[in-house]
Amino acid sequence: MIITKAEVIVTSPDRNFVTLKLTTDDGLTGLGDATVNGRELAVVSYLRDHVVQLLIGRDASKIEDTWQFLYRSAYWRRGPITMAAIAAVDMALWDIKGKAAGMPVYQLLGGASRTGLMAYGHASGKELPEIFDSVRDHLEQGYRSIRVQTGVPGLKAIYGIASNDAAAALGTRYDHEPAVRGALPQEEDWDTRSYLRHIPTVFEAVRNEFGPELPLLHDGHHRMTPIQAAQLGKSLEPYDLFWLEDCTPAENQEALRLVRQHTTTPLAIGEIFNTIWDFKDIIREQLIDYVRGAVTHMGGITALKKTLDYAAMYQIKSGMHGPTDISPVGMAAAMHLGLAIHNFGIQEYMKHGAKTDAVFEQSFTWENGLLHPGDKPGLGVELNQDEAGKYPYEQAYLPYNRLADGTVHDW
Ligand code: EZ4
Ligand code: CO
Repeated sequence: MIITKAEVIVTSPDRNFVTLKLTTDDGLTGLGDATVNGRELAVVSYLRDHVVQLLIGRDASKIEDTWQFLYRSAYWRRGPITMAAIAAVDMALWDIKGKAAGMPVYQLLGGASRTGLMAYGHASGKELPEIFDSVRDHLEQGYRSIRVQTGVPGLKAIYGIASNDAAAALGTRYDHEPAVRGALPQEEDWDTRSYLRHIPTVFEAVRNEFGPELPLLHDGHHRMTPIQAAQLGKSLEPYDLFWLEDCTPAENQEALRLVRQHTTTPLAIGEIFNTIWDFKDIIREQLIDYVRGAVTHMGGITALKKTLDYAAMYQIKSGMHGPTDISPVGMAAAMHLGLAIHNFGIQEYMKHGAKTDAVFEQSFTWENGLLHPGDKPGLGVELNQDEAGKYPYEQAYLPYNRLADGTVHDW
């Protein structure tokens, strides 16, 4: 199992994806996702210019050793670009090992701990009738847990709302793809006081409409100060959220102590974290309830599994990031890991578009609100390179926020 070929493939079916494809001398191939939304080509360069040549001639069976070699020999550790590149290699090696063993990756990780993965989808709307329709639509699609994002009176465009005017003008559904194609990022507006006043009224209405059973989630998307986050957690307590996500920017991990002192609303954090070190203190101090790290951004299956095993000691569960900017390869890796670990919590799942599904041939199933990665050897995803070749890279950026006085704010 010697690696003889390492290709970095960029394709933009519904959005940009970066995929690493490794081939061994005995003809096995493995895929890894290295997509970092809005900064894709930086990872392409990291892989093509600095990593690919290190892989040729290596033994593909050595997953842990390759991980440690890429992490330690770089000297400059951590960071989203480095860790996405390492993640892609790691995923591709697990894919190859599964194919060599004739087993799906979840079997190599210890076997299934459950029949399937509870997944949540993204409902949103500017106003209540639209939000209710979106929740109903998600229930019809089979989702049994739902994230709710709402417009805020006075704000034109905010994160997570499908009917965002700027995206609609470009013919894109914003909840499916917040990154907008073009030379410059879109500007959105933000006002925390309006948001904090409005949001409990929306959750009260959604609870009244859909009853007490439905698990509801909400994403604060890093926009609050610690005391504002504490206020929000407290004001949402009557509506029994499954979690409140990214309530603060969380680079300042101590901020979460303050939030925790004030609210029993469960907290989920970490979609932009990239190593176990970003989670270490907040896990040990039990400041969060769910680890949001993605396989793609946390250095692969090897590294995220260690983080989740550590979290398990504190009854903290997984809540892996799963928006459309995680490629089908990254989603498959998340599903295999989620199926195998004991402390699985929930999986974020947004459906990819038809073009993406044609580029990435997948074998996962979605039945009765549960995801399953399927039983093909490896990760269960193959790249159709003819389809991929139809969609060259297109510049795209995530939006950013400004306050009414022009100050840049967390998006
Ligand atoms: O904004 O993946 O919980 N999900 C999210 C995502 C992120 C995008 C950024 O690329 O916060 O929608
Ligand atoms: Co999020």
